Amino acid sequence: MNSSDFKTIAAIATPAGYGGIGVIRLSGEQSLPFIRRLLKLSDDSAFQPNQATFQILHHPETGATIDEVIITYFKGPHSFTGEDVVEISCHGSPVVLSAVLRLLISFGAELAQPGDFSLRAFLNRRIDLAQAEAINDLIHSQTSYQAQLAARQLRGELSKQLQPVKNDLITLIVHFESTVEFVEDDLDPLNLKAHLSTIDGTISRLRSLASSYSVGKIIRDGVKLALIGRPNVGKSSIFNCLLGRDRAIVTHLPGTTRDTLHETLSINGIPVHLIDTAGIRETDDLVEQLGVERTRTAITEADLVIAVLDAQEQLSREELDLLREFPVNLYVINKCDLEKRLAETVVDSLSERHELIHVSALTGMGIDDLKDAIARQIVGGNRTVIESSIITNERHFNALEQAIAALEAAKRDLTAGFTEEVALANLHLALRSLGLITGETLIGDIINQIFSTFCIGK
Ligand SMILES: Nc1nc2c(ncn2[C@@H]2O[C@H](COP(=O)(O)OP(=O)(O)O)[C@@H](O)[C@H]2O)c(=O)[nH]1
Ligand SMILES: [Mg+2]
Repeated sequence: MNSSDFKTIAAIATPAGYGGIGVIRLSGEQSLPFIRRLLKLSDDSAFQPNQATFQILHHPETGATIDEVIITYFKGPHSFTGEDVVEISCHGSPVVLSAVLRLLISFGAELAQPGDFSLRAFLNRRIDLAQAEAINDLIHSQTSYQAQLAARQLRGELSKQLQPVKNDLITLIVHFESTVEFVEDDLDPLNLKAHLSTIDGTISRLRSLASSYSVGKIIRDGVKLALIGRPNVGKSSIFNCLLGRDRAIVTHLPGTTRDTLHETLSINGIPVHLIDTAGIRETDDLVEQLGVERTRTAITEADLVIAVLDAQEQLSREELDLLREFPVNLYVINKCDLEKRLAETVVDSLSERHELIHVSALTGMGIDDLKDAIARQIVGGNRTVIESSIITNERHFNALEQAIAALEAAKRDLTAGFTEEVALANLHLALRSLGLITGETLIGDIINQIFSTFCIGK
């Protein structure tokens, strides 16, 4: 499909509601002609590419003023979509915006569907598929870290990283294809060892990229963290401290939190879905019993469990055993501003197997250490993983896995003594799988490359 086959689309690009500015975006050949019908202009000379101009929109029939606006014109193909794009910055009134949009539609513009502008940018090869997805990720990012990763991907980082792997595969495919097609022509015999090592190299690069998904998934979706412990140890106080506001009710009465509370915060840029639970204890109170049941559910659903202990209280063996029933990742000793009565032997036995943090939810002491400890639990303290390229998208991960599996199969076939022809199918599959990530069809590329390595007249 050619870009001129597309109808001109229009949409309100800013969120619903009132605001200082509201933007309407148009893309397609008719962008300027449509907008001109709202202006008392006889030609397009007022519009220079990449420049903003002040204009007054008028109703085409009544001549009534609609709004004073700024119009920015991006001439195709040097625009986001690759087509002529016009952005009209109106005052951010839903009434004005929908009136302008309705007029544009009445002129023949089509109401853009979600993602239509990015789709055109992709179809017109202004961006690849991974970049298009990054735009969406950037817009929907909930932490600064997610935004940072998406912005990097938007700049084509993933595509750039995949390119050398693809090139190696293409070279190999070209070589194998020529070996298959022209066996009788005395081409260099297949150097099996070298080819196997090329395949190994690509597998290990793809593996390291795919392995980043375990962290990438966490950065994208976050982790569920449950705070558990006996009543009154200060779970809700810690919950509030981590959130930085008084969300949960805190009282001196045991059993105050009866239901589980959920809030999301960002720790080192990772979304942490925090769950405050009802204290775990035997109780006759029905509501509290139900709360304890919910606590047990929260624990099974949580990725991380933090058990809170009260520094001021002794911990009986039974209580210790009860805590040990749960898959605790981190122990927190709270109320460290008070005199410590918790036996050292208990503390020692817990810290033998788990990280243990001392805090005071009252004074805020140790809360930053707790956040660091949570971050360490989440990414295993591996900053280097975070700094290198990270796969956050399941589709990319699946495509990588598929490519790795195909390469492994190719390797097996070659090692087992099968012909290049057999291995080729899997090499093609691997390349196609990687092409899925960037959304390209590489068939044309491969054909060009194959012939470019032949002599003229061959
Ligand atoms: N001195 C002191 N008191 C605390 C601390 N954290 C919580 N508390 C008090 O302990 C009581 C129970 O706290 P709460 O957060 O409701 O405990 P929960 O039942 O585990 O959720 C309240 O009176 C809090 O003010 C702390 O670090 N130091
Ligand atoms: Mg509570």
